[in-house]
Amino acid sequence: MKSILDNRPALKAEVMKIAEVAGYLWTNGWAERNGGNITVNITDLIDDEIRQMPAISEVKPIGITLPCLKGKYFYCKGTGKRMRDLARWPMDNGSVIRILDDCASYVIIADNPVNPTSELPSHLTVHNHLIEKGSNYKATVHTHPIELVAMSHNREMLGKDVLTKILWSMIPETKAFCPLGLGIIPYTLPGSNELADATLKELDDYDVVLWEKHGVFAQGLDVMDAFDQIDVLSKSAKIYISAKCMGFTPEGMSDEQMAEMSRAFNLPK
Ligand code: 2HA
Ligand code: ZN
Repeated sequence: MKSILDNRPALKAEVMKIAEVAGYLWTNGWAERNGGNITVNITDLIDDEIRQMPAISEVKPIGITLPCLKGKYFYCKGTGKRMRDLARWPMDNGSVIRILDDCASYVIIADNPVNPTSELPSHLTVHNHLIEKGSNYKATVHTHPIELVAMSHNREMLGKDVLTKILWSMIPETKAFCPLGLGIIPYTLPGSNELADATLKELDDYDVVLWEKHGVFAQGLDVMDAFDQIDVLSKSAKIYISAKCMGFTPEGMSDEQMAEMSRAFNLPK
């Protein structure tokens, strides 16, 4: 079967990266059933021939107007699709969409008319904001990392930057590779506008935010960058929990050791 990825090595490599990350989400146990979402702005990889490609769906309303997304292209996971299936067949479990000139609707253009995730409006709202800010971030990822979600069931850990400090102090790399830390969003109904608004606001200060008792939402240069940041935070969470399972609270790096890291790596906080 013909695919939009045929003879387009750069676009194919980007979609294969999405498939690779989808596999990691599944094997990590972070993506049960159809859990999680990935949306990637692929506009830079779109050629004139793709711009001429006809729609393979009717025009669909986004539900909001997003002025910075006019004529942009996204790869989106399909609604109800499984990450473990997307890992093997990305173009059967996701699709490429074009945002129309009204900035409020889209069409699917390839490969199959797979309807995008129900979380599309919130993911696109983040992408719209990133473009508005002049950011070169292209990817958003939502997933359900076990240890981080478990920690979000502890009221004390939900204070501003409480978890950031614990996680950073478990292993020096965490602060180096997730230098903005972990934002916190109090429990809000999945898929609600309140959750989308709170996420958008918190992503001005953090690249990864924790949705209380649900999961994380991350943004990054590409899908691998977004995944890596979740992965290093999750690694620290595992170390914390391992120490707790051995019967002690881990000491953590000292404030001075953390400050030394920030100086050595030129980190913002
Ligand atoms: O799309 O995880 O929270 C599946 C989800 C929504
Ligand atoms: Zn979720």
